[in-house]
Amino acid sequence: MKAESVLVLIKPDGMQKAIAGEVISQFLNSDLKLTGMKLVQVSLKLAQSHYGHLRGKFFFKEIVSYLMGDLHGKNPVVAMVFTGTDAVAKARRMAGATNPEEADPRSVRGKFGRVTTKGVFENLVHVSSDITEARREIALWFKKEETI
Ligand code: IDP
Ligand code: MG
Repeated sequence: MKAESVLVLIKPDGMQKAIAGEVISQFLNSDLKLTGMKLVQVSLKLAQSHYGHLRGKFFFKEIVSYLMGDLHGKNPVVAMVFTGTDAVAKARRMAGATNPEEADPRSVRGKFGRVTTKGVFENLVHVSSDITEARREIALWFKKEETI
């Protein structure tokens, strides 16, 4: 099967909890290859474009603020690209289910995530949902020369 690429973000709650190292290790410890990596202080424009397809959802404003670090000490995001066979499915499995309470306990979200009393899913990572989204997101976050 042909190799594909996926965007993985460590969101500001992951940075605030100082667990970026563990998260990166978990992803590196798979057969996927790291092909892009940088630290980003997320702007309103980038956050809104990233979540553009969720514009109609009741939690849209919240996730835009979340990605900008407004809920977590204005921390930045670590943006990464991983490449390999079935990269999207493998990376989503390592991340775990969207709701950390439902995530596999060994996944990143299962290990480190929580649902706050206000109902925010603090789930630490973003992983592209499918290959079409992955292509769109990688082009949004990375210039061509920033990935290998
Ligand atoms: P995903 O990150 O697992 O792909 P999406 O459905 O793409 O999940 O949602 C994007 C983000 O929006 C989630 O990671 C989470 O932070 C937030 N989110 C999704 N569904 C809910 C919800 O029902 N309540 C609160 N936040 C949600
Ligand atoms: Mg998604």
